[in-house]
Amino acid sequence: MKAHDGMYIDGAWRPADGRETIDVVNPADEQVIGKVPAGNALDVDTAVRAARAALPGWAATPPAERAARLAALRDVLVARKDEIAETVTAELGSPLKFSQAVHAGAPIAVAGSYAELAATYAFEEKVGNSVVHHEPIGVVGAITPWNYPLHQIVAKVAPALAAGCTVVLKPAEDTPLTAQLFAEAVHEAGVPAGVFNLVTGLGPVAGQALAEHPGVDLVSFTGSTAVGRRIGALAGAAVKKVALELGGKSANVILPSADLAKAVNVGVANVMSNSGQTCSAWTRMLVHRDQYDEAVELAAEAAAKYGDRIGPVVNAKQQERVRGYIDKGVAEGARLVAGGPEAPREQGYFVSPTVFADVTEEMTVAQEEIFGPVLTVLRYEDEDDALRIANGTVYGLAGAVWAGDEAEAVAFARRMDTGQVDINGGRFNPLAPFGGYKQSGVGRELGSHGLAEYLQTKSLQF
Ligand code: TXE
Repeated sequence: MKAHDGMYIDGAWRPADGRETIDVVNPADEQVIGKVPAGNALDVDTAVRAARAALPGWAATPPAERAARLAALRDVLVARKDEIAETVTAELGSPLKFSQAVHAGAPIAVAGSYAELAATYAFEEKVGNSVVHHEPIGVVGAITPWNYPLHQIVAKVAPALAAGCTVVLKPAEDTPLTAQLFAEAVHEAGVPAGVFNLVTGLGPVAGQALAEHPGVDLVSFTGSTAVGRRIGALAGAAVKKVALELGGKSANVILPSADLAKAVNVGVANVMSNSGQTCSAWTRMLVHRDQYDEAVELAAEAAAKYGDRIGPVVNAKQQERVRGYIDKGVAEGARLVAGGPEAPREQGYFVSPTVFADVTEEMTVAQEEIFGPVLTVLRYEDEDDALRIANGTVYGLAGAVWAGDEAEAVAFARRMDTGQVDINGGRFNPLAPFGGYKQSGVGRELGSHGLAEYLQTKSLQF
């Protein structure tokens, strides 16, 4: 794998001030596939200065020209799709087909949607005797996780650039090669120097320096709740805007009128895909007590079929963490019907697709985000009970409802405390807002709502 030994700052690859490096490891075979520099506070400062210097020019660039750069970026992502998929597979471990379809495919859709939105968004609107200008908020510090290495980056950088903001990105230390490839793509797309800058490095060093930097006007973070709280506190103290996309523990509610086999099979696939490392994954399947045994059997069968089809989890720490949760589930009395804590292979950070039955809502595996291929199946008595369980966690990121007819599913979805609900399966829509209720986060990504996060308003009164 090709790795740059510098930072992409002000339109060029420059040597890092930080002397340390980060090894990039392929989680499928534990081999080191590259090294990237671990940036320090000085590297972050250099990048923020470049972004500040580029801000007036980019903010004043007509939206149509910003749109043209985003369209060019989309085209580069299309042209380099195979390379992107191979890079994600090498550093995240996901099967190549999945990397092509999702890890490379979704960012293309998102970049394309922002090329259109930049051109069509109403950056000025008339309200009575006023004209409201929607202006870029300024320099954005973007801190992204490893689970969807490119999507997480594009979901922040594309709307920020569409809005007229400039960006410093600190990607996850596990997946920096995809981030470097993205920087190359931005360069190729002709985005002016300083508008996008990349600093690779460790969270507590480079990430922290970016979150604390007074030259950053908005921090957009996706990752763990613990770090999100910290970044929220820093932003509060500095009175600056923050966007947080944190974890989830989403409910997949199967109402008695639904096609049970379909709902269970799609539900299992949803949790196992990307080895369970999806913040919106439907990790709690809620089934009526009369259908419970059948659903558990179907889920166990479906999970067993996944055996070799899922990749590893991202690193040894996550593997330990996920296996720790499986042990805890067993200790708290849940019944394993597929998988278990034993590593299925000697090499690589693999976890068996795991299904727990007889899970009750207060169990740790039903409350905390596991971030691995682990499904819990819970029993409900009636619709009100299902709703109480569905809403009974600190999270509210996503969810699903299955019913015989859509209206019944929609009626249930209205009562769910969550930011997104898939009705009878659902389909990814890059224009629909994505983000959390409750402790799943603050703010929205994607579509025009995602663009609005990077804007501030000025009213001119006449
Ligand atoms: O996340 P971290 P980790 C959840 C998931 C997972 C757990 C731990 O449950 O098991 O978090 O994952 C940067 N200041 N999610 O440890 O540490 C870090 O470098 C500033 C859910 O990998 O939060 C990386 O770029 N930045 C999730 C990013 O934060 C800091 C996706 C995320 O890493 C920092 C990932 C600091 N002090 C994990 N410390 C989702 N919502 O999709 C770390 N970082």
